[in-house]
Amino acid sequence: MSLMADPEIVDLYVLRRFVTAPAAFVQMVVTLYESAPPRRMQTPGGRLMSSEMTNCGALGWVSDHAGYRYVTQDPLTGSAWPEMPEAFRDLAGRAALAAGFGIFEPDACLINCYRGPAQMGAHRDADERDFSQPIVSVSLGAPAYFLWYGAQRRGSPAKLWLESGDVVVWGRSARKGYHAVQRPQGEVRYNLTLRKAG
Ligand SMILES: O=C(O)CCC(=O)C(=O)O
Ligand SMILES: [Mn+2]
Repeated sequence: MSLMADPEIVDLYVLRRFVTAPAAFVQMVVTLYESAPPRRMQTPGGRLMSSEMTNCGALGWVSDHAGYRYVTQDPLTGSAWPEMPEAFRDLAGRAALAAGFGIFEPDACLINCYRGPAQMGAHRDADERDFSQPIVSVSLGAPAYFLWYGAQRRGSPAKLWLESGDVVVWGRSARKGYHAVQRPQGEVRYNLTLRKAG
């Protein structure tokens, strides 16, 4: 179940079909959208991101002219982010354990939605306090290629084909690795990125 994505890539694991009922997870995302609607955020440089994002959990990741950061309230509604469903926390904890990262208790879940040409450029997850904690990334819906660059944002990345229910976990030497996501091969792809942010 726990597989090294590629013998060349250390500390990144792909758990194929780790989510046994991905449709139920999509339904939970759609329900969360009622209290925290998906929206396109602006980069600090003023560019509109192509994926739609929202959050659940104590902390939510946002981007705007002031930069990237975690906040306790949804700037769109002024309310706290919706509570993280137990099923999300439980899945993330089990995935981190299965990948050999020990006990993982996420306090933030970024929910990405990619429709049509939406994609995500190369970046690394670097706004969290404690880089000893892994990242757990859950793919739902349409498949897509996930690109792994590693320590440098250049050269030709490893291409991982991710399908609904696949979970990628990275940490330790890979924690600050650069990665990107190509447009979905289908109508809509969701991604849950679970992190210990605070
Ligand atoms: O959609 C994905 O598979 C990854 C999303 C991601 O890298 C992020 O939200 O930081
Ligand atoms: Mn990322």
